[in-house]
Amino acid sequence: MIARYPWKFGVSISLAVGAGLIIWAGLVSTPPEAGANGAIDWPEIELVEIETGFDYPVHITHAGDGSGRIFVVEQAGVIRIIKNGTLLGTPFLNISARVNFSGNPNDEQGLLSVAFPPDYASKNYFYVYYTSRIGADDGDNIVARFFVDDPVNNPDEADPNSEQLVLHLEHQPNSNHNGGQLAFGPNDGYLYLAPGDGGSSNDPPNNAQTTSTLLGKILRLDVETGSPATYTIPASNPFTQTAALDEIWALGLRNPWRFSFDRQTGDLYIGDVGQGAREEIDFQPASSSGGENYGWKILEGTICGTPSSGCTPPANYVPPIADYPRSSPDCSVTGGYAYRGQLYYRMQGVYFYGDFCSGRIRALKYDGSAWQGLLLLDTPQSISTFGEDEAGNLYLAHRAGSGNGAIYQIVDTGVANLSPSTKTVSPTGGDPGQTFSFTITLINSGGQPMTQTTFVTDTLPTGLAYVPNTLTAPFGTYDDTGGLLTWQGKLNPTPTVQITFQVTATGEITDALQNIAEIEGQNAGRYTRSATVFIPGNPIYLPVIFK
Ligand SMILES: [Ca+2]
Ligand SMILES: [Ca+2]
Repeated sequence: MIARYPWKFGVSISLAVGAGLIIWAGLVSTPPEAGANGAIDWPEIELVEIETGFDYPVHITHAGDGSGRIFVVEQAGVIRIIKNGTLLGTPFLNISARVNFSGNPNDEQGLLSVAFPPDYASKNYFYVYYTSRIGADDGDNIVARFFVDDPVNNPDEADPNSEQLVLHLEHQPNSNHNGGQLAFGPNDGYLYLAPGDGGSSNDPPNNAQTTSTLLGKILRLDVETGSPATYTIPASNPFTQTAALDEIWALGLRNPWRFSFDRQTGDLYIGDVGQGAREEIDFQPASSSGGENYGWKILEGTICGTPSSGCTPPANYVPPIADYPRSSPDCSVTGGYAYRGQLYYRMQGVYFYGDFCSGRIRALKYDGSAWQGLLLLDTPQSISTFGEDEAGNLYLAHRAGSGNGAIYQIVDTGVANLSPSTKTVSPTGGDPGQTFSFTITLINSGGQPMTQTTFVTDTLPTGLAYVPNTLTAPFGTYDDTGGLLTWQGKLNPTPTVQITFQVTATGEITDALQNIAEIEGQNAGRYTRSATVFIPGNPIYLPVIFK
């Protein structure tokens, strides 16, 4: 049959039909596509073009070496560098002579990702994942290590002849479902990769559920301890004591084209491309000890796969945290990242992901009791990947050839807004003489930076006396003389600031004492925030003054 889309990661050769809903208590938890968003203040995102001129960009990352460089992988076998805002003319790496990429827009093969090990700055080697074009290996998946020969004088060029083979995965005869993501776990330093199920349609060999093959899995390898030529098995891998292959970390995946770790928590998000019915996001908390089974091909997303109805979930099954129908214009999920950058308050902790065919960008966030989801933006881009720079800024790639590929940054365009700002006090009560600590937290929840000055004026009530020299703030200017406590500064680029000070209860007035701060920023609103302490009166030793 003719594919409905010219190109798709994990494109189905035939469409699955008759998938039946599974209903069993306590297992399926799918957030709504939109609506029912709890109290989450979602960002209002837009894309800002960063760089163009790429040929089939499929991966974006950084080296974690303090250089600020952004590395962009082009599918034909080239890694390019954006350095100080400029796309360098000479590639970082060009191994197109050994990479199988036809140039056909449908091709899922190629150089698919690069990963830099922890402490790359002192190592100067890195890892790539590609499909080989060499002889009998043609079509096989390769994980290899490459070196930068002269990191002092020429850190922007690696040696294409420095290859060390780490892992060779047989992947024939099918060209689709190569997976392709490499990433180091932020907490354990191990290399994770996710080979696809071996391709064709509906996983004919049942690879994803077969633990004697590495296909259709997430693998966890130790490629750094003791500088092994290839890799060793982490002792804590889940299947070292069973017949299952020791490399396996998790199973039941179809084409986990893009997965990522939350750099702050270590949680793992997996975008697993569906067959014909559901596109899904799987989640693994940082506390996981591995062994999860994500269901394919018994399940596709939250519904039955094979068999198409009445399926029984496998042992250790974990349903997706989100799935959506593979129906036009959606057709292929591109897993993304949980944002941990410093610029956009409302993007904090939000997991962004996309669909290659529709260009839609969706978001997920855990609200404390359930995953909430929202369709954030419909774009014309062919979203092949998301990626982070060192600062945690979030990008995506528009996959196109002939130099028309482009990198965009995701930004929150919401207007500056100080309304989430808070004021607290600790403790909330005490006798005369007690010292209290007040904290004013200024928060700009809008994406637009506050380049104008924000002003805070805090007026202490009678009965509370400022403790000299206790007013602190990480930036801005403040004044604690003249009876008022004032702060002024720009919430840009950091959208939050904490201002603290201490007071003591004089006993001059007892009862509830309210301390009010006025907060004002241009075009961001004017607010008062107060915190109250309670000072019980003491009729024996202190006079009570009634007003
Ligand atoms: Ca084993
Ligand atoms: Ca699944």
